[in-house]
Amino acid sequence: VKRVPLIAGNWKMNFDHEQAIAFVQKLAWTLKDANHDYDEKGSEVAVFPPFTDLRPVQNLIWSDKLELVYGAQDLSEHDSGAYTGEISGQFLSALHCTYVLVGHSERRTMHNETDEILARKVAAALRHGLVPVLCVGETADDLEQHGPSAVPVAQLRAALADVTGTPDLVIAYEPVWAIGSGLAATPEQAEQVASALRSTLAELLGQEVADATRILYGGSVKSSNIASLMREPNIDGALVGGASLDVTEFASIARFQ
Ligand code: G2H
Repeated sequence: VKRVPLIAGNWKMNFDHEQAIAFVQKLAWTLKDANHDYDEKGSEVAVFPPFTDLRPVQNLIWSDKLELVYGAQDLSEHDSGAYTGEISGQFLSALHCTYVLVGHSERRTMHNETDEILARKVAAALRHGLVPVLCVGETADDLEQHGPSAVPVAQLRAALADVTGTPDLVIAYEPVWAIGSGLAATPEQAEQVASALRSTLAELLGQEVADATRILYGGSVKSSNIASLMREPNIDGALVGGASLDVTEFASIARFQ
């Protein structure tokens, strides 16, 4: 089964709108200049800026016809109403976001996002035509107590509890112990969990959805470890945090080198 690889840069809370524009411009140049077969590889490169950067990033990508897509880092489970400070999937859809991150471990821990809330956020994303990039992953304690796949698989089941049909989804496996630590999972570790996640998708939504869904690895991805991760059959790309803030480094990751 052929899946288009996705290399996604999660900027987290970095770059104001001016820095965002400068970065995206430079990223597009770097990808074009340094790699003539960039297009032929057919991988998709996405940026996930803070909400306040989405409009200028959209304008730049559209006006300069850049081969980049973009998404938001979170969305509300609600569509509109008295929810001060929240951002609706409806607004993200109006900005033509392709993707939205759901359940990044920083939101699960710092913003107390439970599996139940995340199931409603996945539903909200799909309701507004956004592709949810559902993040799952275990802590070091979980790993010790339950082994490698149990917690990510349980998080996947919970988040997809109400999903039916053939949704367009992306799953990001991000072991919490690897995030921002400089210590990525080995390709074998990442593959083991990605393969368990794909089997779970097949069980929940059928083989066709399981085959079509891209499973990314995230957690200290760098240009030095991307190539070996991408060789694994069930890893279809990466969700990159720290290394996505450096143009040269992120462009190298996007080319798997
Ligand atoms: C995990 C990842 C991106 P980093 O949070 O989502 O961050 O690459 O810095 O570990």
